[in-house]
Order: sequence, then structure tokens, then C-alpha cells
Amino acid sequence: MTVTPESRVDITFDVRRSLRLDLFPHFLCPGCGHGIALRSLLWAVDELGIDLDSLAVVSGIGCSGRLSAYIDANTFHVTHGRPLAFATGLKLARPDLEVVVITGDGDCLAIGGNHFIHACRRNLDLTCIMLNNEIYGMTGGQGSPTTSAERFTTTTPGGNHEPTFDACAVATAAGAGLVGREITLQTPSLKNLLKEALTYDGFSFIEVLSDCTEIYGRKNDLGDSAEMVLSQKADIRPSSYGPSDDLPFQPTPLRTGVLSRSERREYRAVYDERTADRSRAGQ
Ligand SMILES: Cc1ncc(C[n+]2csc(CCOP(=O)(O)OP(=O)(O)O)c2C)c(N)n1
Repeated sequence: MTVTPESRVDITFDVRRSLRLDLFPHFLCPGCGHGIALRSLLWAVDELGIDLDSLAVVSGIGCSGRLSAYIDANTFHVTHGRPLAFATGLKLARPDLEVVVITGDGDCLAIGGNHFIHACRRNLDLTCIMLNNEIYGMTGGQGSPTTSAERFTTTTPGGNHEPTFDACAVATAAGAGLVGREITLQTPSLKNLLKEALTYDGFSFIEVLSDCTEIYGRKNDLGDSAEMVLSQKADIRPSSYGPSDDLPFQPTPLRTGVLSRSERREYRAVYDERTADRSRAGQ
């Protein structure tokens, strides 16, 4: 591709404006993809002109869960698996806030699995960003619902024999209004996908493929961070290829970008309408 001034990506966003720099240095390992996801989110927020005072970021427990603390906005670090439940209450009480959830694959799909399904079903206007590093990073590398087949973790010393959970397929099936996936290597695309999610009126779920170099990568000989993200890139299946019907245990080429989008009505709009109807009817 010929690079023209128009096609050049603007990467001049200075993330430090949006961070609590007094908490630095951050605690993430070198090569961890979570930091790129955080930067992409804050870049999207900045480009949309969302005031940090009107942004609320809720996260659970895990390496992913720690990210909210670094953001200079209204941040809530809640119990493991419960950020979607907390965010639901927050958004209902304060609809004026832009409420974002940052969660991990363990936080969102294992202990928080039921909250996840019902948040998708409800379609309240939240943006949920799940950082999928295929492992419980913070607690030392136990297997998670998204651990790839035959990979080694501390709880699967003979390899993982469970099929992998496709969080995006579950989100779409459960009714999430907007569902998408991106890898950290494609940071501008990730930022644009997050902008679409933030502006979507309903529940949006974005899976970010992150890399846990220190624990998962090392245990499975996946190479350094650059090698891990490049192997994710090699797996990408352009969305023009159509839906994937791969079975568990087959290597699944990834589809990225917006995977599903519907124009379902947002929960709060329906709730307000019904409440007004009832009050007009004197009930
Ligand atoms: C109720 C409860 N159960 C278990 C834990 C221990 N714990 C903390 S973080 C975590 C897993 C985090 O994994 P994930 O959500 O995938 O995030 P990552 O650290 O990989 O970003 C677990 C099991 C806890 N803090 N609270």
C-alpha cells in the first residue's frame, strides 16, 4: 500500500493526559497486551471528546481489573466477576455517565458468566471490554474458559482438554446489541472499534485478544510479545469470509472487527417509556 499523508494514521494521542501518573510505574509485566488495550480505550474516549468527569470505568479483579485505577476518571475496582452487575446499577442510577467495564476472560466468563449473559440479554447502554489473555494472569496462570486446546497452565499440566469458549458467539446469542473483536497489534482498528462501541446505544461487547507473555507465553513456548501478537495476526480471518463454523479443538481462524450489530431497543429507553405509560394510566 502506498502511504500518502491522508492514509497515515494519527498516533499523536498523548495518553498521559488521561492517566493517574502518580500511580506509575504500572504493575503490568513487560510485553503484556493489557496496556495497549488501555491506551486504545483512552484514545477512543479522547477522539470522541468524552469528558473524563463523565466517564465511569468499572473493573473486577485480575491484571485486567487493575487497569481502571490508572484512569483519571470515576473508577470502581469491584469484586471478582461482578463488574457488570455493579455497572448495571451505576448506569441505571446515573444514566448521564458513560459507563465502561474492563474485565478479564476469567472475570467475565467464569465467575462472572451469568452476569455476562444477562447483561447481553438486557441490552443496557454499557460498553464491556474483555481482555482475553486465555489465562488467569493475576493468580499465577490457572486455565480459563478461553484457554486454547492442549495449552499448558498451572491447572492443566497435561494440556487443556476443554473446548474454548467463544465469548463473541455467546454475546451475540445472548442478545448483545454490538459485538466485536480485535487484536492489540492493530491499535488504530481497536481504537475505532471501541469508538463504535462507546457510541452504540445498547450493550456492546468487545473482545480484545491480549497476550500474557510472562506466564502463558513462557509456559507454552509462544515466544516473546512480538511473536505472540504476530501469531494472532496470522490467524485473522477477514470478516468477508463469513461466519466460522469451526468445531471445538480445530484451530479457529479469528474474525475481527464488528461481528454482529442489531438495532434492538436499549433497556433504559424501554424502562422509561413503560414507567411513563404506567404513570399516565395512574398505576
Ligand atoms: C471471589 C474470588 N474468587 C477468586 C479470586 C482470585 N482471583 C483473583 S484474580 C483471578 C483471575 C483473574 O483472571 P482474569 O479475569 O482472566 O484476568 P487477568 O488477571 O488474566 O487479566 C482470580 C481467580 C478472587 N479475588 N475473588
